[in-house]
Amino acid sequence: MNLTNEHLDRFTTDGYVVVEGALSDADIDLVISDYETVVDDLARDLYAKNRIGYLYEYEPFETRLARICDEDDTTYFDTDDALDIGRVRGRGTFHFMRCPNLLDVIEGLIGPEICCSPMTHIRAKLPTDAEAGRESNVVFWHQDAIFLHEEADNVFFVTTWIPLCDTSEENGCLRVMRGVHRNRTVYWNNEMPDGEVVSVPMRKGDVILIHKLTPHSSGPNHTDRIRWSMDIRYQQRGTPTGRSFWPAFDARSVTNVENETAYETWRDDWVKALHTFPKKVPRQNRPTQPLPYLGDMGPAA
Ligand SMILES: O=C(O)CCC(=O)C(=O)O
Ligand SMILES: [Fe+2]
Repeated sequence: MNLTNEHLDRFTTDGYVVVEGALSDADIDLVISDYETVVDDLARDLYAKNRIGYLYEYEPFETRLARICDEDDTTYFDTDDALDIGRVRGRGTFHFMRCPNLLDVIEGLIGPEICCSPMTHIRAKLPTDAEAGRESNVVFWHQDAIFLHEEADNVFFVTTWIPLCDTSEENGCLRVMRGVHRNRTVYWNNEMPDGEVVSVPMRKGDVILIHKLTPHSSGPNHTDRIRWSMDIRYQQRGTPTGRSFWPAFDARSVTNVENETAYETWRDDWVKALHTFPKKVPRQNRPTQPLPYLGDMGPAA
């Protein structure tokens, strides 16, 4: 789906826009089948180690990992690393991140030369159990601009946040602050100005595009199902990602299709990179106070 002028206007004015029904079930199934395998492997491993009493084979994707975690608390707290895109390196997940339905949307903001940043996650927001002190992927207010190394400070990128199931306030959908990107300020201390908070329930198939200066957050999951989602960041090919220690990949190039990264290259790059840098390399001299943003605003200029 291509972005309409209405979508672009919303993005420019509000700092985010929801593109409804942009993705097909077949697109999203590329990711889900990879992660069904990951969860199945995990279940078999934990079962073999007597850490769980059942494989939960007949549980659907939206509940299986939650039932496993109910039995094994350690797994509850270890899921983020186990699911990490660079660690799993699924072929379907790679093809999802470059699927035409998604890139056609991205092209409206980035142009036709598109790089996919290594700042990419899949999140299993597990059911919260406040009594047991278990809370998963509750995300406090922040702008994505603060997570990168200095070389990318002025680069425009867009965060795409994609639910793999329907989301609502009850299961911890995304919340955004409307229009705050127009302050052109990076709130390095995570102290946000007053702004209109909008809760954004979404359906599977929808995509939300978020400006790098738009504050967003999400609350606990009060259901017994997992709120599965992905967040993927895109920028113009050739611009620094601010995470040079981990591999980006070229997702679309109309000037020369041979520029596009092959799955095997991306996979092998991650193996090598994680060998050298198993953890994120922290930024040197990270600012601690709000600073004016002097970089590229993208279409929101
Ligand atoms: O998934 C969430 O709840 C928040 C994710 C987030 O901060 C992001 O996608 O940048
Ligand atoms: Fe974020």
